[in-house]
Amino acid sequence: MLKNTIIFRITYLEKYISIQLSIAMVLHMSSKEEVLNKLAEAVINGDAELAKSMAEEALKIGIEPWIAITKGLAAGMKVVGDKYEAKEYFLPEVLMSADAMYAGLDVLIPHLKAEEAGIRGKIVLGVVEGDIHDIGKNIVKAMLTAAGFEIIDAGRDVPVQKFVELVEKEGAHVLGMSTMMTPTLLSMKRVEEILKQKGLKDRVKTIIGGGTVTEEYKERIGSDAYGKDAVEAVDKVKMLIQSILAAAELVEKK
Ligand code: B12
Repeated sequence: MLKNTIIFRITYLEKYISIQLSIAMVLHMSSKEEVLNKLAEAVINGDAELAKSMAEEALKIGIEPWIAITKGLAAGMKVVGDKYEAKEYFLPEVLMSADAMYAGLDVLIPHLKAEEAGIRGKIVLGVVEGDIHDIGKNIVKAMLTAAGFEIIDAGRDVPVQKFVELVEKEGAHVLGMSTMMTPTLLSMKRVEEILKQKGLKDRVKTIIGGGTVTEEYKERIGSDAYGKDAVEAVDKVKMLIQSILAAAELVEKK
């Protein structure tokens, strides 16, 4: 009888603990979810103070910085983009949102963990001639830096020739170009043409990205890769560097 009571109590206690644990996990999850939503909200409302404090909160409760950037800040910026296109937002609101985005990034970027092992490589990265949109490029830069790559930041509105010069001078393995505008897609095409003319395509791989860029456009202008977001940018750059290493190995074996 006593044995049965003890077994019953232990089973009951186990169930109680497991329910409490589940509740704690759900609460924790929802608070993480809440912070990500607040980060997005801060960007949407152009609230730099909130973006900064929520970025700090994200770190405090253990959200990975890259998750806070992509699922919080960048998700908010996507909404801002939609509102701008729907003519609900105009340039002043967009600029305030950009400020909020940077306030959050300033807190999170230093905490992106640099990958210990892995392949290294030098990347020239910039926004093409005629375009000043650099928020996306800066997110890509942060994620590539955290992945262990050396980034030569060419900045924004980078003249076609300047990209080519930097690739040659720095001996870059990869050239990354970004654009958010349709007319400036042509600048990417021109860079590709000059790289080909100068016989540099054997030495450097190219990756393109940004709002107006597509996989189809990459094919059309002969770039080596396209990345739809910063996470994909890292994966694709790793693949490009691996292909360079594999090609070098083949040459050595010959
Ligand atoms: C913010 C913004 C601005 C800000 C830019 C601030 C800054 N420092 O960047 C300000 C207010 C200055 C601005 C100005 C202008 N803008 Co504006 N702007 C936007 C807006 C609302 C959001 C862009 C953004 O930052 N998105 C958030 C980031 C995180 O996303 P992202 O850039 O796409 O980056 C991600 C991916 O694309 C990818 N990625 C990006 N780069 C790269 C590179 C590589 C190599 C890889 C692999 C991946 C990758 O990873 C990133 C992170 O995940 C868009 C609307 C929209 N729907 O996007 C219009 C938009 C881009 N702007 C537009 C225009 C027209 C202008 C102006 C000409 C307006 C004007 N009349 O003056 C000027 C530009 C002047 C110039 N010469 O450049 C148009 C472009 C239209 C077109 N298709 O040509 C858009 C689409 C709005 C619209 N529908 O009309 N703008």
